[in-house]
Amino acid sequence: MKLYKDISQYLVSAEVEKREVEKITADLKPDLTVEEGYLVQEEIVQRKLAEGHRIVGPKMGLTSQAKMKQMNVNNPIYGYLFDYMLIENGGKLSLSDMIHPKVEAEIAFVIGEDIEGPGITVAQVLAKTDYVLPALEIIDSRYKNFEFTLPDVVADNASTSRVVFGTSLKKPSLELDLVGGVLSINGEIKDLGTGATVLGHPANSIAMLANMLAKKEEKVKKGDIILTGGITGAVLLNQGDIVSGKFDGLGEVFFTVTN
Ligand code: 0L1
Ligand code: MG
Repeated sequence: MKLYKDISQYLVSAEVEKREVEKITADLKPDLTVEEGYLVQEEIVQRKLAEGHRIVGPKMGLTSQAKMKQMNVNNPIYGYLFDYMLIENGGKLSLSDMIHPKVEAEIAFVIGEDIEGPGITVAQVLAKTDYVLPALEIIDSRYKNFEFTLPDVVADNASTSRVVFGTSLKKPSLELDLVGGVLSINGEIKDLGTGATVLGHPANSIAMLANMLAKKEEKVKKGDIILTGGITGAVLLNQGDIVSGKFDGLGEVFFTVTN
């Protein structure tokens, strides 16, 4: 529908031109629903695919009690990570490419077999996952001051912007909920958490994703690399920051923020 296309253009322009914009529900469409937010997101995905970008995998957001409480919601959301969003481990994030980026530490899953809902369980996800790896997700809401409603943030591809994946691949285990992670900037601990922060278990995040996608007759696909959600809060980035995520048994991932 033309309105959803126009809104997707509004958000993609904000991303490309690196400027913050008013949320959709402020003026453009005050009654935007979550379902319509996903229709806008789908337009963004199609636009990026048409431009030649490739999907790395879906990503889950609002997976912690803290973020759900802040947004006053009971369910997580998803968005899509594209190839142009990848930064190599130890690489640089240029602030001039961003609006107001924040970072959060996450556990990512490399999917070995298609996972088709509904009714997917943690055990099924673990059986169909090839590897898990540490990650730092950089979120960069296109909205002024990171202020939005649930439909707004869904439309904005769940604030997805960049990601740094670690280079050590580990087999998934049922104990991933007990894995601790520490997010540090310039050697100072900014936040920490465990896998259980993510919907009780990071594999549960993938199970919920598969079950949400099933409602649209879609599935989690073999080869997808999926961010399961923050095990820490999101921390604002500044020029010169050296950002590190260290995870029990999964290794370390880091990057530097340049101008
Ligand atoms: O990855 C995330 O949890 C982001 C979800 C969107 C909300 C936000 O921008 O904090
Ligand atoms: Mg995230």
